[in-house]
Amino acid sequence: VLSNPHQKLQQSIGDALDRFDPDAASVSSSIKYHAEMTPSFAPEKFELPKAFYATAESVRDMLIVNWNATYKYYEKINVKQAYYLSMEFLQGRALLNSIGNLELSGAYAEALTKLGHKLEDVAKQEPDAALGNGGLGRLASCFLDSLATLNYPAWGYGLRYRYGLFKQLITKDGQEEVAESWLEMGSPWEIVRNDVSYPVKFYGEVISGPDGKKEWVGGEDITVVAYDVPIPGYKTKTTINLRLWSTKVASSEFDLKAYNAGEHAKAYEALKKAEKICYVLYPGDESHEGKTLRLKQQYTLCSASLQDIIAQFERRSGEAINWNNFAEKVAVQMNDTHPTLCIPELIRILMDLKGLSWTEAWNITQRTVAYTNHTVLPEALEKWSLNLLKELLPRHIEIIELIDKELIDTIIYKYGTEDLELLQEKFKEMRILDNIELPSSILELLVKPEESTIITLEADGEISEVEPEGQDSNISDTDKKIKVTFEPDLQLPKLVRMANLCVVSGHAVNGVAEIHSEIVKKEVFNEFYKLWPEKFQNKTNGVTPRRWIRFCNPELSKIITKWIGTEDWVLNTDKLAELRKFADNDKLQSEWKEAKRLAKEIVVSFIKDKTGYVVSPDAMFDIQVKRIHEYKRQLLNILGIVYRYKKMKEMSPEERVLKYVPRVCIFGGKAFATYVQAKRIVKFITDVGATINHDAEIGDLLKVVFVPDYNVSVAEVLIPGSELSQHISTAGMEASGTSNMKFAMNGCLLIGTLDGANVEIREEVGDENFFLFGAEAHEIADLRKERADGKFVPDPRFEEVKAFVRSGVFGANYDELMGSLEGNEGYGRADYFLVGKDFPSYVECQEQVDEAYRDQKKWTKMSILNTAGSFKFSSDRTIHQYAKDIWKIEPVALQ
Ligand code: GL9
Repeated sequence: VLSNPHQKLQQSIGDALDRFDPDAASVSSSIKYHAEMTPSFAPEKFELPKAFYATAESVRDMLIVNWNATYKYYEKINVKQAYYLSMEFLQGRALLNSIGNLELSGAYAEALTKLGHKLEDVAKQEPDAALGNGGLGRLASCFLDSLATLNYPAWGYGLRYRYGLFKQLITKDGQEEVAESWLEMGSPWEIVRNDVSYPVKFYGEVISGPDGKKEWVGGEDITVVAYDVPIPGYKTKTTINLRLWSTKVASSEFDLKAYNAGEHAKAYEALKKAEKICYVLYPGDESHEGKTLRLKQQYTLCSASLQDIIAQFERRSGEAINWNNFAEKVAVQMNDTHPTLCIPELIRILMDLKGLSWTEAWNITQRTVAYTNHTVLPEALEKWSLNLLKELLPRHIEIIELIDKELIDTIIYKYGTEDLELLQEKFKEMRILDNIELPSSILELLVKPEESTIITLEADGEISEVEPEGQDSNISDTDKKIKVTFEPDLQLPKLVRMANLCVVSGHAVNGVAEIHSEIVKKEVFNEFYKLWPEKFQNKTNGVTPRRWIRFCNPELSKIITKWIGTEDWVLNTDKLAELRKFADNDKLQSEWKEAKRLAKEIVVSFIKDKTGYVVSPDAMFDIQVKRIHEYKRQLLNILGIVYRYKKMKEMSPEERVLKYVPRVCIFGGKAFATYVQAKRIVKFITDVGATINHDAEIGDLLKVVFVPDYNVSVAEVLIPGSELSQHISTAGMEASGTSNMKFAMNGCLLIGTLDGANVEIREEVGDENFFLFGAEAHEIADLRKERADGKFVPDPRFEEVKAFVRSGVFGANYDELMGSLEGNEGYGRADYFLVGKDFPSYVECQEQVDEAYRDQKKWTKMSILNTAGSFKFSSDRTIHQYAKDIWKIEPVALQ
């Protein structure tokens, strides 16, 4: 019985979708159809590249049907929708994920076999879509998978970079970067929407109309076009959208006159300028040059997405547009500060184009946007130059000034005007505009009639007072009237602090793991927390169990399903906890070990293929894969290995095998192209590998491999085959980490510090199933001080390992690297990341790892308990929490 129009609609959509439940035969004919109709390949052959494109296109047909149905339904019922704005999406490959989610893997494997190919070979043809740098971008992609799977109305918005993250080559000189052109052959997943296109303006000026209305005119105009990537959910028809913007100019901008006059470069100028915006993914992590381009990218994402969101809101509202209802229909999440400009952009559109007042626009914006902080590294908290912003976005800077003024009013309301010193402190810490004049209305407010001094608030937080000296002093009447002034520091730049803008404007601010969210409240944004404690939340990260176990580790998945008795754990990971009761079971243990063994063998051939090194699957596979960064301390890992190697060399062969279990130490990760120290670390690791791996005396007891070009699909190979993984950042520095979750899910034991999500993983899997070492977050400040004061007494083992490296066993003496750990002249902050401090506890912890590994029954139990305890770290859990606590959206099932 259909009781309302929504249900009727659902039914008809459902009927349409039911026609798409293809068997191998219809899959095969669809692939053949596309093979013939795909214009990018010659007709006579059906080789792997063509097989991939034809296969992907046949999958895409189904995705489009589901996408359309989902879209139509959301339009119809005018549902509240979340929009996830991110400069990065690290999607990786889509083929196996899509057919897995559509439950068509079997049909596709069979169809392709009949057509002469193996599904897995076809899948390997797909280039990774690497539109992100690391954890932050991959998180965004996991979130999309969960949103679709859980039937939440939500879209992702990003940029369609022509070149994603660079391809990393490892040569004898270390890392080399090569452009990664993932679009070279075209992407079969994207659908260009030539009719979804908006203008985006840069530069120009703001003019005020007679009614006080502002208009932003002149400048440079480009056009953005939408490319939609359908995101299928697992076992649901819901298919949401990742809308990526590409930039271009109107064809009228092509300067035909110049071209005909032979000035070809000039003719293309406007075109190139626009296209350039989407050329490359910003390398992230570190500060850089090319600031204007980066800012243009950020604004392009924000402006295009906001225009689109507003158009959608207007369309769905029909005749009766009620702007006060906007936040009831739209939730915008800013993935870090990169999309901060959507705040002034939303206000600009509401005020200048829709005619709302400042108060209305500010109110709506605050109720609409929320901000996730992903890092506490000060160098990653974005600050833009006021002058650059003023030049590029003159209207937005006016709006930012208004928001800064709102904040100042709030501060004054809270703390009063009595204690100027206190106010100064608050302004210095909290203002959005750093080192920039206070509005004169505020200065006037601070004047006390009884005082006759001129008080100057200096940008550095100091306050100075000058007594006016009678009638003939140079102090003018105006100065006497305005007795409080503000003095910017002319030596320092004027900056806009984007994180402060986010915290002030957003209705929610969240960190990405419990410990991180505490640091956000107690340290990074403490002053804001005191003002608005209710805004601050924690949303511990998660990873999608579809990609990160079900599809990348089919062998282990089968065993889990068998022992739990259902495959429901893929949707409801809480069920994984049921494995706990079988952790000691011999039968499960032997199946578990067998699955691990098979995954390790795949890693063995992968390593052989990528590096030429032959490693033994009997050894323990010990892995550290993540961006190369000093705070992640790959240097601690490799120095631990060097120490182990030195000890081995000092022992007799008998002693050696008694003390150590055979290990393959695997590294992977990219260093930002201009991050010199990170690149030195890469080179050092590969040099150590070259020496140890060729040492016949050591043989299979120790191998060190650097896997080149770490990315999502490499992770999908390595993680299932891992036995120990390293998450060893200096405590307090890794906001969360997400690979730690993936490893634990795949039955890998973790060695780590009490940092980021490690803390919560350890709680869930049990202390005895986690190898913990190192200083804790609350100790770090004192330890750094001790280091800086020259009071740190290094452990002799640390001195020994550095001396060994310096002796030249690995080719060079690595003076810069070793020096950075000692704080010698010229090496900056002395061992800022506390490698020396944690080295002894790390080495001892690794000895416990060896001991545990010798007892394979115990180890396998620990492995099972890691998978069992990983249930909390599904991005489904995270997304439910965002939906409920921040976005206030509800799932909408099509059927
Ligand atoms: C990061 C944090 O450093 C990680 O600890 C966290 O897990 C992820 C996702 O929340 O975000 N923040 C950040 O800037 N990056 C992260 O990985 N860096 C990159 O993505 C390169």
